[in-house]
Amino acid sequence: MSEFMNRLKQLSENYETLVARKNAPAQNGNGVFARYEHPVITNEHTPLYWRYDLNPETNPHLMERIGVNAAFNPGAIRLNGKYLLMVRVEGVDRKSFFAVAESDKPAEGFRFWDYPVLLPETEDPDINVYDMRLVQHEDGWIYGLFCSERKDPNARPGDTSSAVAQGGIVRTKDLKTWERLPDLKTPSPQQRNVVLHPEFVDGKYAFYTRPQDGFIDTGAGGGIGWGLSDSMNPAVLEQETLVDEKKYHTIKEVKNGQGAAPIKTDRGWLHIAHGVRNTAAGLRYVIYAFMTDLNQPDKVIHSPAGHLIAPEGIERVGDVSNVVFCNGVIQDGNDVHIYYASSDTRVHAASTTVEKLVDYCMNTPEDPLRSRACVEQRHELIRRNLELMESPEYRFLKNSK
Ligand code: M1P
Repeated sequence: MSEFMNRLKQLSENYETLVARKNAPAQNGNGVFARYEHPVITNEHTPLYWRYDLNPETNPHLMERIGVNAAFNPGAIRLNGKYLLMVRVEGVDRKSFFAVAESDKPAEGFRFWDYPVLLPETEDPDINVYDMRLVQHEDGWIYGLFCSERKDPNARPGDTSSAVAQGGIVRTKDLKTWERLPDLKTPSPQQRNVVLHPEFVDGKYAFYTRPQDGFIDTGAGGGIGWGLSDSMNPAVLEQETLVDEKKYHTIKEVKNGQGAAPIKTDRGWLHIAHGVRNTAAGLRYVIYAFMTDLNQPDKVIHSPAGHLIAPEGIERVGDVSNVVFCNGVIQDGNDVHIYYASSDTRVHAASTTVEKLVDYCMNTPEDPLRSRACVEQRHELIRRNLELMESPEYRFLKNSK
């Protein structure tokens, strides 16, 4: 066998081993959710035929021709019994695009469809697209809400970084044929993390937004916003109100954003979101949860303090370190699969149930916003536990004192 074919065989075996790798939920979690042991998708899960020219005549050294740098921030949906992730794939050229990865199981065996999505453009073509939220709306369409980024037309000469982010919208029935709709119009200069509520509210389409003044800095904006539109074509929010605001000295001090579409439960809408704070090492992104009223999805009713998921182990390192970010959640009966990416590099899964998340949201104390008040909260827990530990059934815990 030629050297070319030997190398191709080896690459292909490595690829198959990676894709076929079993992935079990790790033990000894915190009881709220279980992280799966391995990432569910990495850049190496993208097919070899996306990256290599497989023709020995045009690529005798079997070199990667169009590399993939990262695979992260996936939207997620369960369709026709399959788990489908709309992955943000980033080429080595820094441009992101969308590609569907499919599996019969929630956290292993994901294979990309043959071709990435050729996303239709508007008259003002997107320079970069990312972070699609897939929302099965009650109007019968599956909507894809994503960030569309273009160079800032008002950037001063020589400024080749400033960009403008807006809420791009596409719709489909099968994730294969896409119709592009006009970008969301809002009173805010920029938008990211736009998510569609899955049901009509007062007969209108309802949006979670993230108003922001600048591309990175949310300025006076920030917080998860909310607005209603008569139509999706075009979608226009005349007014934006705040659902969950950013707050001083919390995990969402700098900014926050809605993750996937909320899950409907009999106790309210369950939301997964991300919060960002600043540190000496740069921004730190964590995932948090909250619940809103069933009849008023923009009214927060339970807001557990702190993060649900924070970066851990290898999750802490990547192109943008110290980040976990979620824009895809699948509800599977009572099971909930949270797909999150770490450090803008790879995709992980964590599993829990609707019941556990509702319990977590309703029974985790809210952030009292002061150290002294936090200690009082903890004292109360300790006092109740120490009382319990006096009883005979708890005697085995004495050793842990
Ligand atoms: O780099 C971390 C994240 O930064 C952005 O999130 P936000 O809009 O809240 O700042 C997004 O670009 C996201 O894709 C990225 O993971």
